Amino acid sequence: MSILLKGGIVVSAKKRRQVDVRIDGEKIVEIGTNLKENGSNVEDVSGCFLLPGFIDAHTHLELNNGKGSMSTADNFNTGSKAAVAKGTTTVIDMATPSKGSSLKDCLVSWNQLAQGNSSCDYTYHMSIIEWNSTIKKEIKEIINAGITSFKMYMAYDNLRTTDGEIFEAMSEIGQFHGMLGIHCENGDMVNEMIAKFVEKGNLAPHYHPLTRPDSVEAEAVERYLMIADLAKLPVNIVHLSTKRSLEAVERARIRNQKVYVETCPQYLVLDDHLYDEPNFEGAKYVCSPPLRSFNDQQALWNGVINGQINTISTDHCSFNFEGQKTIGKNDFSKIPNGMPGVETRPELIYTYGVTTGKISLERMIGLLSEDIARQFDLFPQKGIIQVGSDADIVVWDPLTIGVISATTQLQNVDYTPYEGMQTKGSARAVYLRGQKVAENGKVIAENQGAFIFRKISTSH
Ligand code: DUC
Ligand code: ZN
Ligand code: ZN
Ligand code: ZN
Repeated sequence: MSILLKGGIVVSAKKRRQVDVRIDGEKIVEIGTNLKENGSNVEDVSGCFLLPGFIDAHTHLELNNGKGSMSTADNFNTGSKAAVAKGTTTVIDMATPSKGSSLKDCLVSWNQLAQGNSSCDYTYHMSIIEWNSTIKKEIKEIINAGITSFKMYMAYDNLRTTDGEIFEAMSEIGQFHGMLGIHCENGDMVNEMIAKFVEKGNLAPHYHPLTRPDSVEAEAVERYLMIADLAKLPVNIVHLSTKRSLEAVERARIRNQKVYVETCPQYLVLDDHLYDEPNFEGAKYVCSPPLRSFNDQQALWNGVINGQINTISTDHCSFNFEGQKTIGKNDFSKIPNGMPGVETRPELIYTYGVTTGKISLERMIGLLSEDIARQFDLFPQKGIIQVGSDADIVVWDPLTIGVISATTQLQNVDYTPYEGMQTKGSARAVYLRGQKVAENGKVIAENQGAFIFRKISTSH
């Protein structure tokens, strides 16, 4: 039976229109004014916006942090439920192999984690944590398996590769028009500074951001830009967090480099004074890059407003405060890095971006959905409400108010970095490929997510 969403305002990255939307099966089949019932189930969505399902292009739903037994508090099951309940219908998760394992094996294990266990649609960025002839050969196979984007690291000793290896990977990925995202921090500098603070007995969470200052990020961004210029590959900077990094990006754009920039809600609405919270609670905010100064936050908002920043995803990577973050009680460098956020991104950006007048709702759709879909070969299947696209639709009620709290969240973690923050607007209903899977913040149909096979588009 088809569904007719009647009376809403359909919003894209470019415009808004008061039109009705008919869904049949998994797809949007008709859009127009005053559509006739024609046997469809009518849903009155007047007073609401109809938004394309949000896409989170940066999650670590299941991550072993490489320091032994520590796994993320969320997994695909809990993380995807939290996502879809609040309007995120697709995640691009970071598939991260262990040392010595092939990319294909990693793909198999990520499929095992996600299949039948995800409440939103999913695909992955394939992480390349070491470089050799086997992995080089696998790039093409991974792209042929529907994974068109990759991730590499300049920091974290268990994940990072050398500049030469990054250059070689770029050349390989570039041949096939794949996309490579890089975690930009100078790993050697981070190690030096951690050693320096630890040696002096400076062991509180307060010192975490001091080991990863803005120059540590900006230097890596600059280096990535230069290497990519040599390799003639578009640049994709994940979780950019500082003014200085953004300035480096602007210089590259002036010399005609193609650069995509992602930032995250935590860098827009939180700042580094939180590391001084009493009772070790600063550990809740330990992530990399760290939270930044108010000045950086302003620069990022400007970048979001003027288009220097292309997308906002979360870097969701949740560890419990009790028993996980507290492992670093006597040494901040042992605190597992990461924060939850896959659940809260739409409400945060709507509240602190749209309702404050900083950005339009259309811009928010670009940042959270359409431009992500275009960048990562998901468009037009995802990222837009148009005939032929997947019926991933968020019925957004702009008038609700709420308060973010660990006591009510769906994320399977014992805190939220946004505790007590007020929100306006929320997803009244969420459709995933035509099926209503969430209502009023609760999942009503679990594990309906599917793997989305991506094909390289040469338009980016
Ligand atoms: N940063 C984090 O804080 N956690 C996961 C990975 C990353 O880059
Ligand atoms: Zn990262
Ligand atoms: Zn401090
Ligand atoms: Zn990440």
